[in-house]
Amino acid sequence: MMAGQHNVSDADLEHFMETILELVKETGEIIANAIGTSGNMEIDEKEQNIGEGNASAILTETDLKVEKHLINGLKSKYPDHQFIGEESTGDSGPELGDSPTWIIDPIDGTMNFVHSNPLVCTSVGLTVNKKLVLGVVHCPLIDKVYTAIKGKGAFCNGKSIKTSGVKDIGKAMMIMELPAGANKEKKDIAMENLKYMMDNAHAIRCPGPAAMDIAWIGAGSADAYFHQGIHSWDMAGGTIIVKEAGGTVLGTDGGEFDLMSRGVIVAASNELASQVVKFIKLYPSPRDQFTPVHPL
Ligand code: LIP
Repeated sequence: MMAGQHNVSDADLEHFMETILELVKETGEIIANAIGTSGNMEIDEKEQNIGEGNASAILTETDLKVEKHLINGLKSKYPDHQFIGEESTGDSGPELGDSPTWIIDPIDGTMNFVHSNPLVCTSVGLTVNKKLVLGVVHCPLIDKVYTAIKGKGAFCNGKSIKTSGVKDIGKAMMIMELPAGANKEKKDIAMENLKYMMDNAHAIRCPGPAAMDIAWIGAGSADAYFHQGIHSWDMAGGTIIVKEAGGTVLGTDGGEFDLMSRGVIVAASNELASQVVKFIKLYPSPRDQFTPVHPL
C-alpha cells in the first residue's frame, strides 16, 4: 500500500454494506411516500444541464431529502469518510481522493419519479484508494436491491446474479437513453445509435435510470447498456455490480473504464462490448474531473 492509502478489512466492508442497506431501506420509504404527491413535483431546473436533455436538468425536494438522509446517516457512523453527492457536491465537487468516498445519486430516474413511473433507484458506490469496493442500486418501487462487494460476487435481493453471457448483438436486448429535449447534436447522435440498433439488435429498451439500467446488465435482465453524458454518481453503484456479475465494463472509447469520463459501456460479455465499441457514436461531454479514475 502506498503512503496515504487506506486499508479496509472484509469485516469493515460487511459493516458498510449493512449500514447502507439499512439507510436505503429508510430512503426507499421516503421515495415511496413521495411518489404521486407534491414530493415528486419538479422544484428546479439545473441550468448547467439544460441542453443535455430534460431528464438531466430536473430536481425535486425528495432528491434533496434522500441525499441528506443518506449522507447524515453515513457521517454519523463514519465521520472521516468523504462524499460525492449529485445534489450536494454535483459537478463542482472535490477531486476523488484515496479516503473512503461514498458516491451517491439519491434518486436516479428523477424524470420517471415526477411522472410517477416506478422505475427509480438510489445508487451508491464506495471507493477506497479510488477503487470501487461496494455498490448498491436500490429500486424501492419494484422491490429490488442489487448489491456487490469487491471479490464477493453480485446479488439481487440476496440471491447471486450473473450476466446473460450473450455475445452477439443480434441476440441482445440493448438499453440506451433517448435524450428528449437535448440539443440537436446530442439528439442526432442518439438517433444514429438507435438506427444502428433497430437494424441489428434483437430488442431495444429505454427504462431510464442509468444506475438501474447498468445493474440490469449484471442481473441478466438485458444484455448491454451504453451512454455518454452521465456522471460518476450514475455509474459508481452499478459498474461494480456488473463486474462482480461477470460482465464487461469499458469506457465509451473502448478503453479502460474511467469513472470521471461521463460515459460507460456495460455488456454481458467481452464480445458484445466490442460490437458496441464498433458502432457507438459519441456526444462529447465535459469530464466530471480532469484526473482519470480507473475504479475496477
Ligand atoms: C439521470 C439519469 C439518466 C440520464 C440523465 C440523468 P438523475 O439522472 O437517470 O439516465 O440520462 O442524464 O443523469 O438526474 O435522474 O439522477
